[in-house]
Amino acid sequence: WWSGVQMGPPDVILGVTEAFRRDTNPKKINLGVGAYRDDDGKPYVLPCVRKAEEKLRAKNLDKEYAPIGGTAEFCKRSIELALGEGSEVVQNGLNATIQGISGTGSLRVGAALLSNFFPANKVVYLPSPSWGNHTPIFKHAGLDVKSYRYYDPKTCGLDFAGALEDISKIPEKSIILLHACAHNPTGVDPSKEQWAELSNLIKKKNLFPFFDMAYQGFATGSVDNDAYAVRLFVKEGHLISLCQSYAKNMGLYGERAGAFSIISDSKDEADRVMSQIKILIRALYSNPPINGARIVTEILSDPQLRSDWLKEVKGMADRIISVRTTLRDNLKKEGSTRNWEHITNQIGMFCFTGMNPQQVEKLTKDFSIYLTKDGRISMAGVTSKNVDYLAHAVHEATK
Ligand code: PLP
Ligand code: TYF
Repeated sequence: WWSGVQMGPPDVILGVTEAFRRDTNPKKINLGVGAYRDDDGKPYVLPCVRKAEEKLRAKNLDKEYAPIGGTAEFCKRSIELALGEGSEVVQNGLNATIQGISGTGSLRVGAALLSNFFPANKVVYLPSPSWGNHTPIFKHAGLDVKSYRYYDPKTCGLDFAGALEDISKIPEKSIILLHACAHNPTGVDPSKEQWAELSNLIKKKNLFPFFDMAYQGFATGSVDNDAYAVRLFVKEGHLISLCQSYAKNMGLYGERAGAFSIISDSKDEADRVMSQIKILIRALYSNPPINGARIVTEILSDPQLRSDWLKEVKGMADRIISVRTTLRDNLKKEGSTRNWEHITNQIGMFCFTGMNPQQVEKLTKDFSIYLTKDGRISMAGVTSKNVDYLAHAVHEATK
């Protein structure tokens, strides 16, 4: 049956890890995939997650199916985390929120909703560049994908004028994808003033804002700060949709806990949309996994665990911020005369270094440092122990 099937390419990000595993150099560093590591380069399970697991174990819960859209408490806690405690949207029942299978599954449910029910242009405009999985997710659901300018290679920063120009040319009633914070892969976010301008333009053009928030808390260390753009758009009256992931901010990668929401201007409409989302989920995977969602609910609903979590997520963000400074300082010490300011200007899990594919290749071949061809490094893989070696290698590859 399958003789006509051709070999497909490996995932460009996860493929980097495969190559890293094959390397026997003891100095090797994996800066490919965006997964947090502690200062010893080890995966990190948050202490609040361990405590939540102990509490759950003591409850001896059953393994029955979750509701199609996940539990009501998980959904309420999630949308409140995004919009803020006491959000009027939530109080008035204007959101339709479901538990998705982490961020990716939430995006895919959102894409299915758009593909089946979005009443106008079924075209999603992504920032250029965007997370590599966005295009396949939307295409898989049957949507068209186009882009708007976002990153400026000359400054390693935001091409704000280019973004405004491109967005002003998007046909009315199209879908625009926005990274809520800690843009992947560039680490470049708009300022608060720029978000306000984007909100005005997107409203004027009657575009549908589709937010992907995979890093709430991870960018600045504050979950409220990182939700700034989402809350601004809601305050300005946009009826947004939102994907959330707990992979990064709670370190629950393999647990697959996340959420998808739409916000409506009437409870009746939100309820009708919810009923259709559930029908789509039935056909996609029936109902979501329970374990990660239980851990999230436990952490968000227990005041002590929640306060522990906020400190722990800030701890991760602060370690990344501090290692950015060290990397930049060390490049200077190595004698690099290039401008590396963007290492500390960019935020979140990633740094878009500006290295070209030849430089990346040199880094991998000569120094066993693994990263994607676009020059993105996962700052989470940089530690106080490997940062000297990394700075030396980057200088050697770019001088
Ligand atoms: N969206 C963005 C921008 C991401 O970087 C990621 C990856 O972490 C995701 C969504 C979804 O990841 P996950 O499915 O692991 O929650
Ligand atoms: O960009 C990253 O590294 C993370 C993790 O297919 C990831 O978002 C990467 C690739 C992928 C799934 C998750």
